[in-house]
Amino acid sequence: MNIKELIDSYRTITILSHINPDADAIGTSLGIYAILKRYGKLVEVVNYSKDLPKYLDFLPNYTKIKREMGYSESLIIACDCGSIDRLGFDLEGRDIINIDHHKTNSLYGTLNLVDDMLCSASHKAYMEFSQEFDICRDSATCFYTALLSDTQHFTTSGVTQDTFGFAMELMSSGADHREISYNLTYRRSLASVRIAAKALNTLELHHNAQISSIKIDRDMIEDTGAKMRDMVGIADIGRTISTVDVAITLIAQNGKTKVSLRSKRRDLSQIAEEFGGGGHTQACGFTMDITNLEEILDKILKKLTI
Ligand SMILES: [Mn+2]
Repeated sequence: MNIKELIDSYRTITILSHINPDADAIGTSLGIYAILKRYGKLVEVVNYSKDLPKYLDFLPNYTKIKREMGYSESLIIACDCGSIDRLGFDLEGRDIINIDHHKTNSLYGTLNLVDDMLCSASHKAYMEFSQEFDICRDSATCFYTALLSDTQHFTTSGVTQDTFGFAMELMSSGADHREISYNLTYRRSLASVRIAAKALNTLELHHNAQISSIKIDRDMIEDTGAKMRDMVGIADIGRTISTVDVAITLIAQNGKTKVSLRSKRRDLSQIAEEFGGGGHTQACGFTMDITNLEEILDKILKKLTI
């Protein structure tokens, strides 16, 4: 069955995306939501996380995102999510359309539409949906936001001519580049800047300054009131240093530690998988059950410098 037949065979549809969603997860979800609403489907958009990134509130239908699933027998459309457990719900026995671009995607869907050469999940969603459905202005706005965010404003190494071609098609469909850029650039939370300042104070360089590390502990999070959504961009900072190829960021989180890895050239996705996580070649991560940040950093540095 192709995507349209699968959608037509269901009365209700639930769109999901990964926990701690970024702009690609939310933008791809809401972009598909707008398409299916217009097509006349009964559709809901759900994310398991308590705190959504507030700067995305300019996206059409942002306020429709719920924390609970209302439909119990709907078709699931999973967006930007490499593994089924990162969706947060029990989806045993459900049909799933898996739309993603993570290299480590475990192909958990009934229909797996996964292309790790694409810069955003929204690009894959657009390629699949635009063949069968109308792309309206609302949808183009959401897909463009997702693209601009995941390419870090067209600066990541995966950007190609096709990426710009996709951006152009979205602008033709009504996406307002200036408005979206403004929202992604000038609407940061104060907590996100305060936590970044504290995080940068912990910056260390290792292995001839080719590796950087940042450690965010519980006190820093409490002092600034930062939520996970406020710390998304911090992982990218170390990599901007000229000598650094790999940037490690550790964030204390409810008795566990969230680890983000970034690189300029190296494929780190294998290392993330060895630690039980996943992601892209140059942006990936995992969670560890220990809270001693020094100990974790040591373990990762050992893996990286073998
Ligand atoms: Mn993505």
